[in-house]
Amino acid sequence: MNYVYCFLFSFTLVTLSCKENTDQYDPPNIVFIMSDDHAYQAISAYQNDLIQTPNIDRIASNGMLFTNASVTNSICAPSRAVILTGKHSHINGKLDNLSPFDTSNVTFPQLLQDAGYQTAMFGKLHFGNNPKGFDQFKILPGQGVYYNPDFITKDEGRIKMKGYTTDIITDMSIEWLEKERKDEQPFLLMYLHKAPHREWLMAERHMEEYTQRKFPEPATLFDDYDGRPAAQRAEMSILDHLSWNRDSKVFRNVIEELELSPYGTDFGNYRFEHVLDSAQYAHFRKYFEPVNRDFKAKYANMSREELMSWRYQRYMQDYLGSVKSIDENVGRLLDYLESNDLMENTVIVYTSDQGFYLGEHGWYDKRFVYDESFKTPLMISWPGKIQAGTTSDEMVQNLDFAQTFLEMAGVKTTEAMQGESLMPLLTGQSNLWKRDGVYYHYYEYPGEHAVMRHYAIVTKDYKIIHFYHDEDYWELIDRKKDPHELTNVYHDHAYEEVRNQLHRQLDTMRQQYGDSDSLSAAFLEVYLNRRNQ
Ligand code: SGN
Ligand code: CA
Repeated sequence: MNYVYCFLFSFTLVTLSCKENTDQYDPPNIVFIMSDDHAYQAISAYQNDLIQTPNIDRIASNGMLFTNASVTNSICAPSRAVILTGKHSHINGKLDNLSPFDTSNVTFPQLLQDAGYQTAMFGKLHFGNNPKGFDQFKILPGQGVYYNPDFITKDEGRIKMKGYTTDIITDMSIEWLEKERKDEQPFLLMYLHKAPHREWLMAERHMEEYTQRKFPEPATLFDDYDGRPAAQRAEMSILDHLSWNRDSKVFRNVIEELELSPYGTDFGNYRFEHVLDSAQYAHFRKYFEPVNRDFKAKYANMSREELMSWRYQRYMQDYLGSVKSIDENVGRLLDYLESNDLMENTVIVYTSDQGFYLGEHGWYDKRFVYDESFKTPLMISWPGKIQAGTTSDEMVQNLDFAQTFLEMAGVKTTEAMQGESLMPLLTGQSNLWKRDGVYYHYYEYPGEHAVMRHYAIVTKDYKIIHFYHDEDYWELIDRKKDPHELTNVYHDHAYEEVRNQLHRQLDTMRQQYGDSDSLSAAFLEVYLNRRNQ
């Protein structure tokens, strides 16, 4: 336990008190819960007209809810690399989902392990290689699957499990707490769901209810993308780009009969009858047959708007049905911690690797710096240290996690880390928090969903965005006046001063973080060469 002493002298925080009459600091356990593509709109602590998530909300009501948490690069593996390293994508090297993570990066779990923490990871990592710094891990290969998943394990090679993946990842985590956790060490548990990632396949127990539910439509479901060429070009429309079979669960015979034009993976290798075992498949057919019957009966008379509304409801049913199991399973884990006296000195975090569009702008998926995918849910509890039921609207990022956990543990951070510890905010000393904007950079283009490369600075009032490949133009969004982000005011004279100020702020920030046009050009060249090989 090299670094785990009383670090009061290095803390800015008197609230992190040492035990009385000893100089031994008692580092907390850290339970890091992350789901994949979980939109804040689908957590009732943030918004309660789509779904109730009473268990996830327990973390918020026991601690602090962040209403302005965001990611630096809204895509899976890059976000995870930022979380683990505390460095922006252009520094840690994980720019997109396509290349493997560079394991020479130092991660916060490695530092915690070196400092005496017992560490474990269960679920989705998506790095193309195994995690370093873990005493135990069982991770899904790649994206993982919803039912009967394989896991890559530290000690047993590749194993095959039976059942619903969200339940299995929870079973594994609880079993580790029960059987492998050592009382004499603090622990880090990374409990990482695959759900609610595409293709949104809910647990059998939710099919009856969720195939029948109806949800309110977002205000921008029928966005025409006027004045926003990158949004116009993106291929993530619920109406046009979801696959009929795999995503919308329209049966293949119905697709053929109605002559629906397939998109993406519809006629690839994916077959529900192969993904599910025969009992699971029978259950799936039972509840999706009425959906298909109903669709077949009305398709011929549907307008494009009606079809969009139908596809939106189908998407929401599957997405929110998948979220329901996450909430139940988070509840199971919290119950375990409670009933085993593990709450007292345990930090619990709930977040997602990024946000997600639930019909806003007519979209599913993420990648853009527009709010629904740029923002991510974040709530943190730590009894006695973080006041219960509090909220912070400061602009925090996944970039800040590594330094936050290290400070909580009393472990030194590395020079290379680029975030800020959230401890001042968590302990009610927000006067010590000085940040007036955050940086964003997305790279995976040309690629799936056709979201152009862009970087941006986001302040509480504005976003200034540079789309630089393969079109080159700027967008300016007035966040207060235009919360749905529909109007580009970059060329509006009224915003000239704001625009100049934001450009200056962006330049300073890029310098501070070590990003530049020449770096972007070099990354693009490597990416295009790799694609052409
Ligand atoms: C898959 C999905 C995409 C999704 C990416 C990245 N397509 O490729 O819709 O954007 O994952 O998601 S699918 O047809 O294979 O489902 S991420 O969360 O891993 O970044
Ligand atoms: Ca993701």
